[in-house]
Amino acid sequence: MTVRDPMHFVANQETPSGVGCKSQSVLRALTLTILFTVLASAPCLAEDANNAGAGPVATVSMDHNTFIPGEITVVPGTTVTWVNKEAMPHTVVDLNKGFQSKTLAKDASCSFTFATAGDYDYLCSIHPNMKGKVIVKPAS
Ligand SMILES: [Cu+2]
Repeated sequence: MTVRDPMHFVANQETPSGVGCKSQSVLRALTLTILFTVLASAPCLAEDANNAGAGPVATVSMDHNTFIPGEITVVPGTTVTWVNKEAMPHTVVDLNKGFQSKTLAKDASCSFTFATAGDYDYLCSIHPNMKGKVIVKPAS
């Protein structure tokens, strides 16, 4: 069996006592990261700090290492909230650096309000094959 992504292996460990020294330290670091994330409950870091939109909202789930839906079209002013539905940690990182989340543990979320029309490609920095896209365009 091949472990394609070591992060999966570590994140799925239910019994830390069974792992070796190296894995244990990785697990400890991961646990600290998750704890910090939960305590911080961070919104997406954005160039525009005013993210408390009163406009339309949309939600993207993270589950099975996939953004669902992978592509979403919204009108300008929409606040998109990403919610991690699984134990695997994920992030949301705009390829053009417009927004970036911290590591999101299970049930953690982050939001970003899209004021400007355009295509926003993003990925999970932990799993770079995990990609998504927000298309922002005015209703016709
Ligand atoms: Cu991920």
